[in-house]
Amino acid sequence: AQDCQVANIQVMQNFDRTRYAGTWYAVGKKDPEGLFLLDNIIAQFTVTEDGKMTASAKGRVIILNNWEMCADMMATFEETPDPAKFRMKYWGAAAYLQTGNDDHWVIDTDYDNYAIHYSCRLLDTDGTCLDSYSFVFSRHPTGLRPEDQPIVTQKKMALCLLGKYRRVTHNGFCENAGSLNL
Ligand code: DAO
Repeated sequence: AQDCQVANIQVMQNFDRTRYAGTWYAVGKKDPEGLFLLDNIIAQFTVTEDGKMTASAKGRVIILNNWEMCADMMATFEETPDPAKFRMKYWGAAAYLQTGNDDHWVIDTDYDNYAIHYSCRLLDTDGTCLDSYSFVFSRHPTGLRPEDQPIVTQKKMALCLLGKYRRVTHNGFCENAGSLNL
């Protein structure tokens, strides 16, 4: 779907949340308006005993006029008729962090190396997206394997977001320093 219609975006076929579970490092991100998570973004997906998908995520944020911190976020996923399309309810461990309810679509993944996520927050009247964000995830903190890069580029194109991503750095900001992570 290169007509940029959100309704025509192809998502992962037969999405398997169990294989998707575990740690994913964001290595690329297309930001929404009023971006929140800056870098050092690590998401941990879990399938609970009743089969529901949940996630926790950390990332560096800047809140309240230049206060830099590590955000501790939680999310639950509501299913839809398409197994790769979820509604994600999210909130922060601290009350002053962002809360929201976004689409959460898994566009493509091989489960072991890469995943591409997409969320359209605001649909334009012509069916294209006015405000979206998207994560490129890797199982490896060092980034994508060279052989996965062409697939990811092709998916960025299919999302009409080629050239709109930035690299997400990982320097351990949210990993140690336990008491400094609010
Ligand atoms: O960073 O600007 C942004 C948008 C992302 C908001 C959602 C953050 C919390 C949810 C994490 C779940 C796993 C992706």
